[in-house]
Amino acid sequence: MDSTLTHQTENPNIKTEDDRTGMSVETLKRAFLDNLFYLQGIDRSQASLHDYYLALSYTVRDRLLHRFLKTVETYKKEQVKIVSYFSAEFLMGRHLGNNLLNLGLYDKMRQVVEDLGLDFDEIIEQEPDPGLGNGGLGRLAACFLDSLASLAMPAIGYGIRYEFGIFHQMIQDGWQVEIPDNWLRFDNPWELPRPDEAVTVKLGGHTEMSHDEYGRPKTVWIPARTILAVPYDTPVPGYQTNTVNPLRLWKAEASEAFNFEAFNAGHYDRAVEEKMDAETISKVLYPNDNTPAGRQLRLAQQYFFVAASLQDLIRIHLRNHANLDQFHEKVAIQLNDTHPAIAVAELMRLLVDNYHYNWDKAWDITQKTLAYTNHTLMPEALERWAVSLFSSLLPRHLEIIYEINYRFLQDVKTWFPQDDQLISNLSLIEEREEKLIRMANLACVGSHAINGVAALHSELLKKDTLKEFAKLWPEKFYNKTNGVTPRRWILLSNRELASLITEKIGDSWLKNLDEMRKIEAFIEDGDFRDRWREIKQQNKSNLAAYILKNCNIQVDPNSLFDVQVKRIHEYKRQHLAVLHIIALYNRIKKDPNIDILPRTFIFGGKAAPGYFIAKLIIKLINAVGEVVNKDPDVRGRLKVVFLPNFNVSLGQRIYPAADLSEQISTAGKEASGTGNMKFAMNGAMTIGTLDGANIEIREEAGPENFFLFGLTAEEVYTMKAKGYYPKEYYDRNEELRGVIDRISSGYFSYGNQDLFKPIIDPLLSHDPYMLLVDYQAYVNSQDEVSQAYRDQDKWTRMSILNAARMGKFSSDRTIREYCQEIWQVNPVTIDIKDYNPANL
Ligand code: B1H
Repeated sequence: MDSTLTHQTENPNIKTEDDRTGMSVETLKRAFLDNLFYLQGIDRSQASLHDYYLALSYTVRDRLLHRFLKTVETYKKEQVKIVSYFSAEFLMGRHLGNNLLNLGLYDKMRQVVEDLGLDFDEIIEQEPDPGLGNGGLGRLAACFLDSLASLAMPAIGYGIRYEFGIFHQMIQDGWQVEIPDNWLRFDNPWELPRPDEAVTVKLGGHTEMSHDEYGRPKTVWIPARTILAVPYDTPVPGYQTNTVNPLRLWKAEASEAFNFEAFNAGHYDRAVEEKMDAETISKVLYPNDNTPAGRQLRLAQQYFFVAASLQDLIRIHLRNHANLDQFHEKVAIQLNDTHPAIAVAELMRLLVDNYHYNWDKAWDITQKTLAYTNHTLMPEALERWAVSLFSSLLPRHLEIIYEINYRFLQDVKTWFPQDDQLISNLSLIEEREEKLIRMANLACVGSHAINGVAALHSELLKKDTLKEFAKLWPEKFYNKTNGVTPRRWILLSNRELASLITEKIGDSWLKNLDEMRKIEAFIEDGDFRDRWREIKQQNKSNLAAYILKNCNIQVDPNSLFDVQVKRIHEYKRQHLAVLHIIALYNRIKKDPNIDILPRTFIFGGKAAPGYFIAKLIIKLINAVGEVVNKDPDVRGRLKVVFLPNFNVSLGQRIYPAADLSEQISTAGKEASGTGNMKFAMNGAMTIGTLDGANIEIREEAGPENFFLFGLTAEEVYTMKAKGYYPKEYYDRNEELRGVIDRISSGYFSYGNQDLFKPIIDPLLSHDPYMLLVDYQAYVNSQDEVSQAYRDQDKWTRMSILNAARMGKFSSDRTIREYCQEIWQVNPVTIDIKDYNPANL
């Protein structure tokens, strides 16, 4: 053999150990190019941006892995109590930039990439936005994971590895069009498959009475099929800590045994069919924000990930413990809404049927382990499953739920004899022609803690939606006002603003957002205010460029950027904002020389594909934009933009560029909102109702730094009780009439007077979201906004104060409260000093 060849294969430039963990620019560069060559199998002359993205991601992942394995190892060794966050949605956003920040590598890596003559931002953009969630609820779960790791809390997120996330939204002829989100088509460098830790999940079939080895009666579940659940772990690093917690998402696969049986019997086609059936379970995220899907597959998804996660937790526990007596002392499970509420019945089934606990002991462990977060007050949004559906998919769980219900209602009857109404409201079963299982009630009885997500919401839960439970167990109820991570939502999205803040007050605000208050001390510093304003201006110019490129609309970065981005829903009242736009337009049409503040109205958000009115609202926004944007009388003073496909990445561009944040839901309908927090942190002013977390944002910012309007939740309630006649508002208010008539006339729909009827008719007849009542107050408040914006210096001061006072809305604060009051978990230090991957 040619000795020069063997010699040539040894590359003296590769130092394996250091190349995987080293943090210097020199090493990072070497590792990046090495990964490009050896993992992508390509060299620089051929590499695409996507190849660079993957090589860069693997370079970052290498630096996460020893921290990740050491974190998991430490939890195991020290046998600490761990939080398990059960959520059907995790809306993580792109990983690369965030992971670089959290590892402290962001600036170095930018240098590495730029030294090589590449565009760093372009590489970051290559990553598909992992859209495994609908909106606020899924994004909250992601912010919580960031805070848990940043606070060094032992935690694991459990959910579903959907093959298709939330659909990609396109706008065609003003209408929403949905495109499947095939986000896993190319390699996903952020997940580690763990096929050896797969578990099986049973479905369907029936139950039979049998006897255990001592002759005692017991129930056995004979399932119709079993599915394999394969875990994929995504490491979630904390900001400037060594903690890297797992996000464990389950993929559904056909279990070998079934495949094999069919195959051997000569039914190759059936084997393939079964495989497809199994894989369907984790195929696609249901795109229904705030509305339950009510489909068999959705229930199967919920049970699938709950059953797999509980098995996983029990397996981990039994590695160090002889039994499950102390399970609740080592595991705290948080149910993110009712989507994982089947955990109540499943944990009981495991304890009673598989681990032979008596009912009372099993119930004690279950209640002490579980806690439930409610995210919505709207009765139609509460999940209820038909008993018939349950019995065909989860026959054993149905029996267990009946047993829980029987025992629970027995207790209630002794505490409150003869209160039949109370009993029927508390029951886990809604007695109708078609009996329904109330998942919120199941979650309440099975949990030791129940919380809402903002102060008002938690109060209304006790007064209204869950009042019977609050009467029984007032001590179980908590409020945990939502928060968002300042790392992604300020540091990563608004680099310049973050630098300015750090220059003035140091960087500890990133770990303790209350310290942002310190920038108030600079408010009299004219130079500081100028820089603050210039940064906002630059962010607006960047967004304007994006709008031009993606919507082909020229907008003026000096105009007021008035932004409403969130899911499209009638209760969020995007159409109320449209009424205001048309009012301004009508003022211009009446007097083209009117002095009006130039504004750019920016909308973004997805409508559930089956939600017709929401889709029509998108069409209305685009139709109004089409007319207003090109009307010569308007002279560019008003522009209306609908940005397609609002997602986490687009949010990162939008929040820093907003002047005005629209938070205009009907009071009592938005449980919290979290976009409201992201806007304010980035120095936008809020125009909003007294709803959800708006109330607390206003409290913190000061009422003089918040544009308030509209009925209170209480007033909405009494007005509805009294009898509300929206038509009277239309008749009495000339400007409002002009607005509505403009739409009805077909002015925005090429003469078609029917197109927007499904929006307008309900407004005039019953107006369930009270747009017409709040209309005038909203327009007046908007006029105040325009006045205030004309005084740029005053506006800048208000902007600074808003950002400075948002400390409360860091998800670090929220998570600390959950840890102390609900989960009883403590931080754990991860020491990687002597960690050598080769020794483990
Ligand atoms: C929220 C949901 C939700 N509340 C059902 N409820 C879903 C319900 O697919 N489904 O079946 C999906 C989502 N999402 C939101 O949670 C609230 O509307 C916001 O006000 C709140 O800020 C957010 C986080 O707590």
